[in-house]
Amino acid sequence: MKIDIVTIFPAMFEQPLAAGVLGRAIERGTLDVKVRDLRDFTTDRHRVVDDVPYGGGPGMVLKPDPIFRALDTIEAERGAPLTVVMMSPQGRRFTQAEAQRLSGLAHVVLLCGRYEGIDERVRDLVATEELSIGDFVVSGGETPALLVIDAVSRLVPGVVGDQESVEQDSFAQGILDHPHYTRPAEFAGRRVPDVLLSGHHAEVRKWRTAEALRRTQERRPDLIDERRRTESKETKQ
Ligand code: 9D3
Repeated sequence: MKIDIVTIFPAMFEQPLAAGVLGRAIERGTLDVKVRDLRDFTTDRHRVVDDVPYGGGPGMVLKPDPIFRALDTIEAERGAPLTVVMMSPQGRRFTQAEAQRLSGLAHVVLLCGRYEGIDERVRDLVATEELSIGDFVVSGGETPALLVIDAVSRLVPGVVGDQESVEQDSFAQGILDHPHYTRPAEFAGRRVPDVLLSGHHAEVRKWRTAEALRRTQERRPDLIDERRRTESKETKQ
């Protein structure tokens, strides 16, 4: 999978993309990620990427022309990208289902906004979709883009070594994880549940499922409702 990121803060991507499973996947070439510095696509001496908003008001807006030039360069190097995602607080909410969908694409471009936002002509003319990571304010699209890349990449075959853990995640999608324990069997007066020490694999599985459901009901009853909705949709088909 090819991913291009357009940003005014390319340094924000260096360490996150070098670490862990993502770093290894990029090294191996399973993922081909290129970070593009928006300032490299300016034509003026001061490499200006922003300007004042028409109509007045506080803050600055990212100018359209450097973004258009960045996309022209990406297209020339990689071929026309079919998916250009604008990271924005106005976007549709990014979910595991969205991650699944994006992981099936060969090439995705992520545009990271800063300041008050991006000129609307970018949304109109080049963005094919707009994604938000949730209902809270962060300073720009960079951390949201990293999060999208992380969630999407782990679903690309060969990125995560242990395919079983990815499949468990997607199987368990919509339900919280069960508790985990490691040695010692007693710590600070708290014992590991006996069933986990018993060696009865069927009993362990039953306990984990029951604990996962109990925790989900207690902490995220909305997920149980959502599961019921999607289950009834499946049986209707
Ligand atoms: C302080 C500016 N705000 C005035 C009403 C609007 C605003 C503009 C730009 C708020 C945040 C941002 C920067 N955020 C993003 O670009 C962003 C984001 C987010 O803030 N939350 C969740 N997902 C995303 S994706 C991109």
